[in-house]
Amino acid sequence: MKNFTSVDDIQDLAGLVALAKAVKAAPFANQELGKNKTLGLLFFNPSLRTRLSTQKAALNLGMHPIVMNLNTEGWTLEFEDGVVMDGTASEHIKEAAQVVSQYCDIIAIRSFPTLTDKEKDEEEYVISAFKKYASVPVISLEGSTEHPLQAVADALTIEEFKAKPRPKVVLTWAPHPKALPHAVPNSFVKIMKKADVDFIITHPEGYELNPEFTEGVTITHNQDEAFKDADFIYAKNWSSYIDYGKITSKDSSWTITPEKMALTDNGKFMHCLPVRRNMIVNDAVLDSDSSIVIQQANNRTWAAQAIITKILEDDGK
Ligand code: AN0
Ligand code: CP
Repeated sequence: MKNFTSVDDIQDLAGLVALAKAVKAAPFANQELGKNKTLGLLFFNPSLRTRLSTQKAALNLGMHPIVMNLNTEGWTLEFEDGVVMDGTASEHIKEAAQVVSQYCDIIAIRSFPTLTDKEKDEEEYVISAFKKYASVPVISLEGSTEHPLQAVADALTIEEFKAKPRPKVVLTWAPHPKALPHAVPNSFVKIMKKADVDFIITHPEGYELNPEFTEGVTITHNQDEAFKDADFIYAKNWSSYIDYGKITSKDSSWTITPEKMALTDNGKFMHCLPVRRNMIVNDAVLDSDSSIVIQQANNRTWAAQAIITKILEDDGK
């Protein structure tokens, strides 16, 4: 594996999930692999899970992680080519990416979308620029259109908790007060398409995701119908894609309640976290045994460790 910036970079999902299970069972078995190597984590946005679990994964592999909050502590970067830099940006990504490549063996980046400039977001202009100018492998810690490390943790969690060979998995929209990105649902859709599951998406009208991601997936606007006999409920808010970055509904009838969970087949509740209680999901669900969000967050370490292992083993090939 050269870079990991999309679920599309996964050649063999079953093999990757098996590797994640193996590193979970023996976290320190491969400490020579990362010896004397450095993982650089660059954050343009906040994080709890991604920041800590990816560092932990690196440490488990004997690697040294170094972390920087680029948006608050670094120079403002310019991403356009050929511009006169007479504005706020002090440094061009061309130099920045080459310089960081000399300090790090892998560069990992978190960069959320603008949610105002669809074209720029879809180009993944930050992560793409790092890929273009860096001389080492690049990992996405959530870009503007995908969150692939989250998706690997999600696939591992479903694999661990499934009670039947082909479980029914539902991705449901839920309300939120702020406009959120599409990266988590997009990557979840992509990985569920590769997994051995019955997959269905439910959301209010107007919340269609980019059809390039959802092509071939059953979509319904009837949440209750979708929940029937489900084994996993994966809740997530996202802003409108059609009315790009806008909140067109905060309909509280889409909040996940115990009554809705009762429609499922003893279904498990999943969310990538951070989650807003009693907006996305009621306390009674999140605090119940059906919630596996904490175990899901634990799997972020093993997903990251599996990906870093693949990159180091292939030496970025
Ligand atoms: C982000 C999002 O929805 O993409 C990060 C989730 C991992 N969530 C928030 O900003 C609340
Ligand atoms: N799920 C996730 O990526 O969480 P953080 O934003 O806290 O990293």
